[in-house]
Amino acid sequence: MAFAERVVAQALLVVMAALLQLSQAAVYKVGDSAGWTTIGNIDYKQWAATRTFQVGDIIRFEYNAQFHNVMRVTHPMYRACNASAPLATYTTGNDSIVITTKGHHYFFCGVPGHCQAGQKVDINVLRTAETAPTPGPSGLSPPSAPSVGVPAPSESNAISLKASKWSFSKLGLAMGAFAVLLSGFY
Ligand SMILES: [Cu+2]
Repeated sequence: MAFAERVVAQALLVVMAALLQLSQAAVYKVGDSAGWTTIGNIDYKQWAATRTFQVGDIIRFEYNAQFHNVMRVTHPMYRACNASAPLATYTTGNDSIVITTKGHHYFFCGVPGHCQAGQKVDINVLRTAETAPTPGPSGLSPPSAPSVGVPAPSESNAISLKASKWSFSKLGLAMGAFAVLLSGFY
């Protein structure tokens, strides 16, 4: 019984985490696997254009801090690649910046020449965008204490799900796994 309860609790946690992420915030790694760099002529404009940013989202810049940095700047500074008076400067090589307001958020690398080479990105949170609606809890009735003697679902399911890095696309997977787990008890 303790084992079964643990599995259910894990599944619940997994679903809750997915729902929480869906309704609250997403993490966007700038440049995806390429990160924040001048190598490969990453089109950060295109990268940003294919995403819908919302207030609360986290923008992560990953880069080699020996060669790059991140500066938040005004629009004129952004357009001119003017690094003389940034609003904020980040230099850890793994900077997570929470977007707290709507509108444009301009970033570039302050190392001479890098902004001009295209290492700049405009994170635009549309002013008309509303936060994503939280999906209804239909089909997710809270499980009561499972009865003894019911075959327990395999633990590997729960563990592999728990270890996964969550994204929107995996929400469905979580729901499915949860349904499978529940069906084992009822
Ligand atoms: Cu740079």
